[in-house]
Amino acid sequence: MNGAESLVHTLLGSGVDVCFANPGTSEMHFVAALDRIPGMRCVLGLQENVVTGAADGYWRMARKPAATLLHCGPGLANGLAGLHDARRARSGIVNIIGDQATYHRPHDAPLTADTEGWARGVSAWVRTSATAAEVGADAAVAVQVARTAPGQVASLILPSDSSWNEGGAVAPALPVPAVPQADPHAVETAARVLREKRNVLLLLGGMALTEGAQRQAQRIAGATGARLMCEGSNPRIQRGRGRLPLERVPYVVEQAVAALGWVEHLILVNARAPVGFFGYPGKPSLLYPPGAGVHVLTRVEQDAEEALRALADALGAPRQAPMPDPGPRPEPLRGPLSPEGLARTVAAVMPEEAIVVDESVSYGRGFFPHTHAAPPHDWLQNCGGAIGYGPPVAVGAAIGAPGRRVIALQADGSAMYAVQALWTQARERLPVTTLLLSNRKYQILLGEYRNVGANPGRTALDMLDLGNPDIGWVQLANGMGVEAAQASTLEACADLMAQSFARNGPFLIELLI
Ligand SMILES: Cc1ncc(C[n+]2csc(CCOP(=O)(O)OP(=O)(O)O)c2C)c(N)n1
Repeated sequence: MNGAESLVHTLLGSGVDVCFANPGTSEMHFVAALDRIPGMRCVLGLQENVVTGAADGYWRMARKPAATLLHCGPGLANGLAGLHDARRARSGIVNIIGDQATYHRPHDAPLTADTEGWARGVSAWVRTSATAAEVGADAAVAVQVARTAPGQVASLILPSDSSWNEGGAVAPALPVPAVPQADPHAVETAARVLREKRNVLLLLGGMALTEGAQRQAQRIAGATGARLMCEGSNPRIQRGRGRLPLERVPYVVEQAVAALGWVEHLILVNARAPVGFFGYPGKPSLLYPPGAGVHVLTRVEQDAEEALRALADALGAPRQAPMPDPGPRPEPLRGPLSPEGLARTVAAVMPEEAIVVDESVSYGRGFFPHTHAAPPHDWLQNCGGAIGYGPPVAVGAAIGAPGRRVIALQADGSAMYAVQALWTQARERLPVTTLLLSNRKYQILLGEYRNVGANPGRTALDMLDLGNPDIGWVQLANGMGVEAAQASTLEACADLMAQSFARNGPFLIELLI
């Protein structure tokens, strides 16, 4: 058995059975092993951010890691933005990065690069397997690291001779470390704050946004009057009927400061104390009042649902608290496109258990209040701010949760960073409906430009404009095998969405907003 074969067997034995891939010469023995050994679903991405972003989306829905296959340092470097976003979303991923043969590296051939160095910035764990005999054991550790709460990026670098040499040994799956429980003192402190103090906010993030954790948080809110919110960007929120109508910390600094101005005590549940995306001249970095008490109930890797249950019990809260009634489901609307109208239309037509991949950027800032009364669904956000996360995460989410419709709310500028993901959606026949928000500009940056105190002139406006030439989204999608149509009214959008849900594959609706 060669090193590559031991790698495939070890990954499969450790429960990794999806590989998002963009291979090159140094990975050919791994490719050959995947060819010989059945069991791995291999999904080709035509740029590495498609590969890494798909692995991110897969983890968020499947809650287990996929492998990526990346070609040498430059292939990894192409996928770094996706890995950055995945790290911020705390997704577990096993990167397999091919590299020069160990004896060839000193010759400094063209693709030789600081592969380990590039991997380190986005990875919790980096290792180069120096011999074929080590590959299996290293792969088992990589999977263990990826599965360690809350989910981590592990990068295994595979010199091509470690792949092709005989002497590979399959390693058994390593145990997944138990999710750490909250410190009992943290539970006691939070209970004391909730009993004795006023104006308390429980800020929920990460795994505190599952339906089960929300039920426990609602017990606490019901018993104490504390308010509940979620972070500004969240990897996955279970939303819709039967879940909490959570509002997120606003993106705009002034709005966030106003929304949190009342807070005297902040209790963090798998969340971080909110800070602005950026610093701006004369504006605060912290979005909550600087004098507020900050208390950590659970760190990001700790068990949020159990901690919330223990806290609710400590407060003597009733076992069940009714979830708030979000009111009637919105009706489909007619007329011109607007952010509120689009949000209500999506809520009106989405199927049960849809997965919303939200990269709506400026247009979608107000989508939340209008979608609370939708059927139960999951909502995925960009947690790292590197745009172009949407189309790849939609690929991974669809593969990670088979049978569920993905609705991608996708701003046009961001889509262009990873547009190749549409081709993978077509090739894999993934049920992804993309609502392409075609405003033909970098709208958010026009606001940011004013935020730093400047008025855009011709040069600045040209750098924020996507027209001239306009991007032909229908042709672009068709050219990659994705059916597509334009809509400029809410009723046309609703009709096309309904049609797309009946199809066995992707569909793109260009919305002329
Ligand atoms: C990788 C990366 N490159 C550049 C940026 C800077 N950036 C932030 S938003 C944005 C434009 C977004 O435009 P679009 O997706 O069309 O959304 P809109 O602003 O029009 O709502 C850019 C270029 C970024 N965040 N990440």
